[in-house]
Amino acid sequence: MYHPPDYYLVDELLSDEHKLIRKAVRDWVDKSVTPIIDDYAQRHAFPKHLIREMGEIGAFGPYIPEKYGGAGMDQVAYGVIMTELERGDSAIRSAASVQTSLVMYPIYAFGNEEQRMKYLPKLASGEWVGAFGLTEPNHGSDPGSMLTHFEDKGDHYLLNGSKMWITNAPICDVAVVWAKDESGKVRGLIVDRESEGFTAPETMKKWSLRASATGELVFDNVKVSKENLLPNVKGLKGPLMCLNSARYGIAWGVMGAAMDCYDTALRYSLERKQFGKPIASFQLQQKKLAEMVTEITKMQLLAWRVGMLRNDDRATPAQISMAKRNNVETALKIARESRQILGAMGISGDFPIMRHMMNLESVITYEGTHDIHLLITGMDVTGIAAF
Ligand code: TGC
Ligand code: FAD
Repeated sequence: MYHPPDYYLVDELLSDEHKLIRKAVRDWVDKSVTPIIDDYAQRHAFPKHLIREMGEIGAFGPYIPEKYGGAGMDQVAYGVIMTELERGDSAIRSAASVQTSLVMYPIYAFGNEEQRMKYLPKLASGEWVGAFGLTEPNHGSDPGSMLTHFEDKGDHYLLNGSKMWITNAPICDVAVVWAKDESGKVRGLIVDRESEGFTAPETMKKWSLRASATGELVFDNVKVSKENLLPNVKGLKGPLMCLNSARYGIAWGVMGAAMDCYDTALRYSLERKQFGKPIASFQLQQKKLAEMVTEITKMQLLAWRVGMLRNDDRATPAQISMAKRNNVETALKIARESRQILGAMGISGDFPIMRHMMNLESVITYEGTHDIHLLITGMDVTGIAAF
């Protein structure tokens, strides 16, 4: 039975509503994700049947207003949901991050009322799956140099280019795609899956996020209706504002993976005996566990504080970068230490640790690499961009 640590009684900082949604998502993960996820990860397959269930439990667009199918909850509620989903698997949290922060958020924040009403309720319910295309084969950390572009053809736009490493691409019904217009300005387009010339081949052979559907978005003279341009944002700040929301969610999400690893390792260390004693009685193992619970406590406080700042619309992108960077690195270290506590059992799919560890190798790279987030903090404190 999963028993996440709460060493500093951080639960007391949560409202009854936060605890209710947490319980609902935790119960769902226990019932629908934990029993099947290792099998899907081993087979390199995404459990697509979970999408509608995720819509039902409110995992998509929790902070989007109810009028558009969201739940109108606050940023801490979004964070709590991400923690519970990532305890199940980073692939499940990724699907929810993309749908909420990278597809619903830009349509809500930069779209017009017709676009909001057309897309948001179907994305909230899970009837439609969304993808977010920013990264290109030759432009990852530097999306401002993207080549994907569109031309104005009078009654429609013509989109050409390609995006790579896109979560949900192979299963998406719709993609929010960032591309340059004829003046070189980055704009957002909503591209329907059915559009002629649009393909989304799956990327296989991943050793990480094996239960997530990752792929390319390829646009070969795709006609995009003029109604599908997001009217209310121009420039790279559009996609970067979406990333603020997703990076924030990741800062909370990875705590779920870290807590699952810690909880598994603690229980195992109390049960596993060597030299006639539980391995938990050895100082070397206690050091690992004590340091893990200390780091988890720091992660919780960082995530909670940045959540409160976001509730007041005061969190800066650099504060979000710090939380994403710190919490992902910490979760990865905790996964590695936990794996060692389990010895050989640590590499087995009978336990979740190795899966979390491998997943976190993607999480430390996507949504801005570990290095890029360090450079964002460096720029914030010195005023000098070192990109
Ligand atoms: P720069 O010149 O600094 O900025 C361009 C414009 O954007 C503004 N800006 C931001 N606005 C809002 N939020 C932010 N975080 C912002 N950062 C910058 C900036 O003020 C400027 O505005 P304006 O009005 O002056 O035009 O841009 P740069 O080209 O120098 O790049 C800056 C850098 C390196 C920090 C940025 O490009 C970056 O963050 N690169 C990392 C790329 C990245 O994170 N990609 C993620 C792709 S999506 C993904 O990974 C999804 S995984 C999903 C999952 O499965 O969970
Ligand atoms: P690069 O930018 O080529 O970086 C390679 C190395 O160079 C890194 O270590 C980096 O830190 C370092 N580096 C780069 N620039 C600098 C610099 N100026 N100074 C110092 N070091 C530097 N993208 C999307 O748009 N949508 C998605 O849904 C999405 N999902 C993803 C899912 C998965 C599983 C993965 C792995 C990636 C996903 N991505 C997605 C892409 C992800 O955002 C990029 O991989 C990431 O931004 C890094 O880009 P890159 O891989 O091209 O690495």
